[in-house]
Amino acid sequence: MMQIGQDLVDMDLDAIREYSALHAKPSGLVLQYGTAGFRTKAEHLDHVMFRMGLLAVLRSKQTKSTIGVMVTASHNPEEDNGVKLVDPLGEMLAPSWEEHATCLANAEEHELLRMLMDISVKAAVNLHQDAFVVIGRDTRPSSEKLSQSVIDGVTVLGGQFHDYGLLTTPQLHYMVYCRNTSGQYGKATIEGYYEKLSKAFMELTKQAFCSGDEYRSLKVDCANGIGALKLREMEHYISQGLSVQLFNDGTKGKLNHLCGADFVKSHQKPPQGMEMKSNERCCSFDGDADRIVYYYLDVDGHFHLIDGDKIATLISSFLKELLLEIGESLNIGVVQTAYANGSSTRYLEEVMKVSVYCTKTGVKHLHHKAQEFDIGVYFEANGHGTVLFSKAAETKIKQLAKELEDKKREAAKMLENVIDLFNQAAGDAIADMLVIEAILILKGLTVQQWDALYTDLPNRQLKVKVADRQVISTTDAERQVVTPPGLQEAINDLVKKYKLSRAFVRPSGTEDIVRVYAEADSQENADSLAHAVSLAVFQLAGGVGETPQPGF
Ligand code: NG1
Ligand code: ZN
Repeated sequence: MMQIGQDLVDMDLDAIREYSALHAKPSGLVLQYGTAGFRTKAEHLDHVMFRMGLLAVLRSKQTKSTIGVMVTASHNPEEDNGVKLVDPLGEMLAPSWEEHATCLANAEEHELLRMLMDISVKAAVNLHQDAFVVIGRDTRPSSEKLSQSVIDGVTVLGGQFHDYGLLTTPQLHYMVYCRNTSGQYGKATIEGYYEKLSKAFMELTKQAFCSGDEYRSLKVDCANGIGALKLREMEHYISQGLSVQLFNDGTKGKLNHLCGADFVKSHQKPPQGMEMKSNERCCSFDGDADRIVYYYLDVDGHFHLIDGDKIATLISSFLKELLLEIGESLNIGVVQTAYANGSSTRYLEEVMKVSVYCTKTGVKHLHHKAQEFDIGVYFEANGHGTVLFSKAAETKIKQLAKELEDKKREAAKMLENVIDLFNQAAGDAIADMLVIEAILILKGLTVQQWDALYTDLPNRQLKVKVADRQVISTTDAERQVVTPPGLQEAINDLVKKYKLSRAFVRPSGTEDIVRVYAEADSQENADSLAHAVSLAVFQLAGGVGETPQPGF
């Protein structure tokens, strides 16, 4: 205790106090390190950024590794912002440090030094260790200034840093991973990222039989975000295999406004600003390019959404075929959340015969579960996901790619390229896009054929405002409500009134609302069930403002 106290004294307490005052916390403001870090209106975040700079230094000292700090609020409105820390292997911050982050962000000015000391003691941080932090940010107008505040926090605690400037979230994860594996995984530069992914993509697709133009061109809605800048930079690396046409590239529209993966998924309609002809393959990224959904218009002009569930299905069936070809029985598990469409779960289990698991919302939960398999495929329905290969599976596949012959060897090499495309990041829209495009080319599948694997049950997602969303607690991977009393019974009674129906509610981890999800045999019924459940939430969980109205 004394020793740590002494170390803090060495750290120039006056400077910390002085800098902190320049990034003062509005008193009384309380924020949580949620499923995606801190997220709120940009004007409330300056002190949080400074303090996350401080925390990143402590985490870096403790792990003796490079730590990442990403400034973004992903799919949320342009006025919002957020910050999250990236752990040494490109993973999400460890849970005990999420708690430290919350404590540090909420400490009043006069408590800050004490809190830094507490965290250092609790986490046994050696304050004499060097610290290195890498920083990335999205294209929000507020991001540049906020990332400067992160840098202030890093430098005042004596940490060194590299500011990558504009990056997608998965690119920052990549940089962190590369730096902590001494470049073995790839070069920790933006060119290194493009080279690594494009090489794997070009190798994967070079065997492709179908080379018609319809397979080689893709329209991409970039949500007016960072994805546009980065895809444009990457374009020429992949142009021999795929030509991308960018929309909502940020030159006109507002970030995530009426466009982007979240808009398309939740409104179940095309983004604005995209010219779609029937049967053309289109996709949308979200604001920091870690989510992707596909879609197309059929000849009657009907919109078809291909969400994360169908992406997981396409990828896992491809992987299963390759494993069959090489004759290895590595186990594949698919991990979903309660938002997965009921049809997808049925198809995966009954037709594809793969094991499917359900976890709580938030990629960290899916990621954790996926680590239990040789090959863990995980996607949230909203299009955030990836494939994890265990170290043992990776070694085995790489060995087989050398030993096997002919077709078997080709299959093993393809798996090797898939491993290279899915970097360690918890979901990367660019990597997902390249894998999906490669599979479609290799299998000669049109977007309609992919869509026709199974038919989604009509569904609806709604939000309800309540005074305190924490009054709702859940169990069974969020599919059942525990409190407030009576709510689950009410939902059960409503669900019984419809065919092929299912509904659940949970407090959002990123917004101050309760989310309602319902599916049923028709869109009308899904809408009606979602509305009825919203009313039950409003009445039994302390709804505020206007009573939920039917219609959207
Ligand atoms: P919340 O707000 O907890 O529902 C949303 C998404 C998550 C995840 C996080 C992080 C839905 C229903 N929820 O979480 O899947 O992506 O944001 O960005 O899509
Ligand atoms: Zn995102």
